[in-house]
Amino acid sequence: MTRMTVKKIPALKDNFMYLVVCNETKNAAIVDPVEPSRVLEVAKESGVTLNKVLTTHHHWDHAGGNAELFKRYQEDASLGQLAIYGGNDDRIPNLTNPVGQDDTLQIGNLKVRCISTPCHTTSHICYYIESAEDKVVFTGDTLFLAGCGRFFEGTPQQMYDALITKLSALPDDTKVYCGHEYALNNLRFGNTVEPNNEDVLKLLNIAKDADLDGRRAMVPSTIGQEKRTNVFMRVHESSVQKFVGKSDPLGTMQALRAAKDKF
Ligand code: GBP
Ligand code: ZN
Repeated sequence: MTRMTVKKIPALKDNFMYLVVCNETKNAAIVDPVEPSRVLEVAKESGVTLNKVLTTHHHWDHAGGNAELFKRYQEDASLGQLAIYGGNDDRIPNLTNPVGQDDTLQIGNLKVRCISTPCHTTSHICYYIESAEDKVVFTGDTLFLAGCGRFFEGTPQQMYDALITKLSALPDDTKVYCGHEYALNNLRFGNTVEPNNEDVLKLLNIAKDADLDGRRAMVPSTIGQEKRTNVFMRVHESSVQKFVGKSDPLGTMQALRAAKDKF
């Protein structure tokens, strides 16, 4: 029996919620439960005790279900207690457990480590979990498959710290579960930046063929795959620097984001 199961639950137009289950204890957490009714349905089907919410950031399409889910737990004692984790930010509804860099928490026997990644929003948190068989990271709107979040509340230096210093340092076989399905558009951009990157081209072709429900087919990625194919993780590469006409990684990060904003 594996110790951890991650269930990907599509929500809204292109968001993902994720149910993380400790198989040994049947305790579970939900990442960004924007559709509370769907979350409760999936938790029930899965036969798990859902007692934690992991919020990546305050935007409504991630944290917008917190209040309703919290209310459901208050109205129905049989559901037990619900703890809501997230960065220290009063824009996150019903936050009970504010967390920061390297804080840890448990989902049953699974140990979760918080990684602070301010830039898309000031209090954005990614959650890293290592079990006996599996390593996974929930990256919200910081790291997407082949892309990154817009710099709404931060600087190129902060996204550099998030993507290069922190997330690139995770083991290459870490599975990446991001907040939105943007694979096709991001890979098209990546292919424009690095037309000679064969790994990008291969993934782009897979994304193009992943029709219908394929919109949901590309996640999870891995940290290793992102290092090979995500131009925002590749700002040290001369091919990427050349595209934006820069010779330093930070200037490249800034110019790449500006180019993607217009793409
Ligand atoms: C697309 O690719 O589908 N429509 C486009 C992009 C994250 S969601 C939509 C978009 O801008 N998405 C945001 C982003 O960072 N994209 C990266 C990129 O385009 O490269 N959001 O919903 C967005 O964060 C939001 C919610 C934003 C509340 C601001 C507030 Br306030
Ligand atoms: Zn967002």
